[in-house]
Amino acid sequence: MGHTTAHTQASPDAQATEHEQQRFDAIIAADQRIEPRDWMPEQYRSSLIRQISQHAHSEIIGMQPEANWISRAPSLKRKAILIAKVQDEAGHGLYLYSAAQTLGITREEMTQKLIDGKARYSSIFNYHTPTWADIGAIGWLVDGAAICNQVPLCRASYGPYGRAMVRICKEESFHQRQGFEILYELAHGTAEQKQLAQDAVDRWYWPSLMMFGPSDDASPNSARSMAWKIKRFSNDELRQRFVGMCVPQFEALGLECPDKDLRFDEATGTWISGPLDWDEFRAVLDGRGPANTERLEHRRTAHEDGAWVREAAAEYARKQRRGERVAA
Ligand code: BYC
Repeated sequence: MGHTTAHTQASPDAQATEHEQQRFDAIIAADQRIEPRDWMPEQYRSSLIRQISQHAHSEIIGMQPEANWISRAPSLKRKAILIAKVQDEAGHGLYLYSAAQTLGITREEMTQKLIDGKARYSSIFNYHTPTWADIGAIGWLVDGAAICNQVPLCRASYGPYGRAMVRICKEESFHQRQGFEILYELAHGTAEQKQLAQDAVDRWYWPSLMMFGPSDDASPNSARSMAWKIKRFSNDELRQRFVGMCVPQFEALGLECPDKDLRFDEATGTWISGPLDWDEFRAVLDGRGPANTERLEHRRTAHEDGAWVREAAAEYARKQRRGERVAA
């Protein structure tokens, strides 16, 4: 009998894990937060590392299209604002890398994956910024889409991610306003300036809708991430919400929405988009977007050029530690 019991009862380790799993499930069900020292399922941990590191990479790569205009911004004021915005993006990358580090991955591992071309970052940053109006379009549409996607992430079940998002979203609101204001000025300037604004919006509108990810039926990670309360809404729900937000803003700007099939659905009270070009989305994700190669090249070069700074910082930290030991 005793022999049989030994075989049917769960081992102490398995029992402990089951207990931890129940505790984890209860925290998620109660809408409370998982913190770094809490037990968590391995897939929850790896999915968070995946999403947060991709998000961090997007912020860092996302500095490039706008940095392209810092030296050519049309006035001192515009230059100062743009520098502040690009610096904010670097800060967002740092908060997010730090949040990912609490899950047991190092910053070096994440960076190596990025520069080896093995990590994803947002598709949106693989497009060019040929005119000043593109900076307005990025602020208005790209940061606008980011806010729409990221406000619900402030309630993500993983504490360090949610808290980083609160700070990031505050800064994104300023970014979105500055973009809107650039476009507003252009759209209310000369006919040539208005055309510049319209062309930029035509370039960025569809890619900004693709930031929300594939449609729900082609989104392998959504269901699990929503069950874990990392994501609160589906990709299509957020995309549709964003389209609805853009409609009155297009009117205020006096610009045309490039979606000629956009229609208002009386039954649901929502705006419904025309079809997105998912072939273009897949091509960008596969590394064949207009600027994929140059974005990674630039990141790689910046990483190599910055090696001496990392070495100097590490040496300084080593000296500080030695100094502390001597003092003690
Ligand atoms: N681009 O199952 P799905 C910013 C990938 S930066 C590239 O729906 P999930 C700013 C996806 O990762 C803002 N890849 O995934 C910065 C997955 O690949 P893996 C960036 C995409 O995670 C500077 C696969 O496709 N925002 O605002 O449930 C200047 C299947 O997708 C994209 C964030 O990162 C894409 N657009 O949902 C200015 C937000 N879409 O990992 C502005 C945080 C999907 O299976 N992230 N993929 O190989 C998220 O909210 C979610 O990760 C996503 C995707 C909605 C993006």
